[in-house]
Amino acid sequence: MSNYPERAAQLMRRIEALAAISEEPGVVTRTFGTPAFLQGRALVQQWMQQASLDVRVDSIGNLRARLRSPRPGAQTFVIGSHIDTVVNAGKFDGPLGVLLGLDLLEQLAACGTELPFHLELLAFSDEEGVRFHTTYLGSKVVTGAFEPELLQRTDAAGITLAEAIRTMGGDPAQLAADALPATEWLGYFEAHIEQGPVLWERQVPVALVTAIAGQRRVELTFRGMAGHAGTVPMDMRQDALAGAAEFVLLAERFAREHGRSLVATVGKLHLPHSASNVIPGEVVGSLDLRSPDEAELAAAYQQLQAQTEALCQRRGLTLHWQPVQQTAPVACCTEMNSLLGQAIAAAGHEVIGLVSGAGHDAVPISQVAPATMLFVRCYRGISHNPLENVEPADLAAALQVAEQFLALLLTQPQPR
Ligand code: HGY
Ligand code: MN
Ligand code: MN
Repeated sequence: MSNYPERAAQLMRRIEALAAISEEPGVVTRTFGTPAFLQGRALVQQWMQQASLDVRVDSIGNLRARLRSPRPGAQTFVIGSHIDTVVNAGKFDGPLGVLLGLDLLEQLAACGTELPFHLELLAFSDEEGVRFHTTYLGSKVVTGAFEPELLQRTDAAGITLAEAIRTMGGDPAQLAADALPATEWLGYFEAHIEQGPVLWERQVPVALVTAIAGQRRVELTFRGMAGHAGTVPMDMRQDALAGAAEFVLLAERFAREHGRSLVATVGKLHLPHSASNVIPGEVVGSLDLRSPDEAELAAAYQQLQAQTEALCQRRGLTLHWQPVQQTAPVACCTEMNSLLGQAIAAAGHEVIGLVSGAGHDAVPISQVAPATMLFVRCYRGISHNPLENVEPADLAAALQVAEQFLALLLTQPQPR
């Protein structure tokens, strides 16, 4: 019986040590390619090397650590999550899955287990998509789904993704070569905080994930007419911010009226030129629309776009509606979920299956490999917030279930 509480304590120490590395003192922010991101990655790389894993950084900045199988023609089973964060993030979203995976490989390396398949631990470099407003850059490269046109995407400072890759020491021309060929994938496992309230409410430490919601992300630009706050009569204004504000409430009301499967969020509103005595002439905003049901998501997207265009016309505004991200809902692998369910039950926990409203690197990976995810309870389901927290006992439960899952996987007959 392995000492899970002790291993959970080390896992927590590592999560805390990584969280202390940030672009901003006092908060947790490590976005793609920044010095803080590179410093945090270097710390994880050091732990991987201390565990005698075969470690490399690929062209998009993913950290990749391997335990090789001696078996000729062995496939690769990938365990991973992301090490980039949102802004003012919690400590666990991403790093928990990477560092829990590191613990599993450390145990296998230490006892010299002969593997029937290669094990690759992946710390993805950009799942959140904060800097270039598109997600899964790291996992898209590993799955061969990276779209070259993304290289021209620019960040807020006008730096292209290609330039950012080069600055990190990567080579955009190498991205395709860094894909793990689809034939080599045996499967994928990701442990991740639930980022929702169900496990907290149900008082259960872990759950398996049945599906991951689809996403549509849009950048909207509302343009009106800047003007003098004191002289333009109210009925003669083309106020871009008032229009954007009406859009925010429209999106909220629209999603509320569609029950609990559809969610809509306006997370960003930016006034390029703002002053208290100027009628806003331009506002740039974001829309994040999600549903586990593709038909509902597509219909909501079209209806919201039409209603937003109508409100802009009524207000004398122009609207630029720029889609920036679209991912369909994905189902996790039922066979691997069955193994994971056995591991959860063997650890003495109720087996719960949840749909993830949050996106994960398992989304692109599910296009090339059977993917399974283990959700871990987090404090009141809070995430993307410094209040994000996981109890050590739940880390221990997750380690035990994940190790049991891997043990079951190791006993499965290997494809010839
Ligand atoms: O936005 C998400 O769903 C995830 O945090 N990338
Ligand atoms: Mn996140
Ligand atoms: Mn995440």
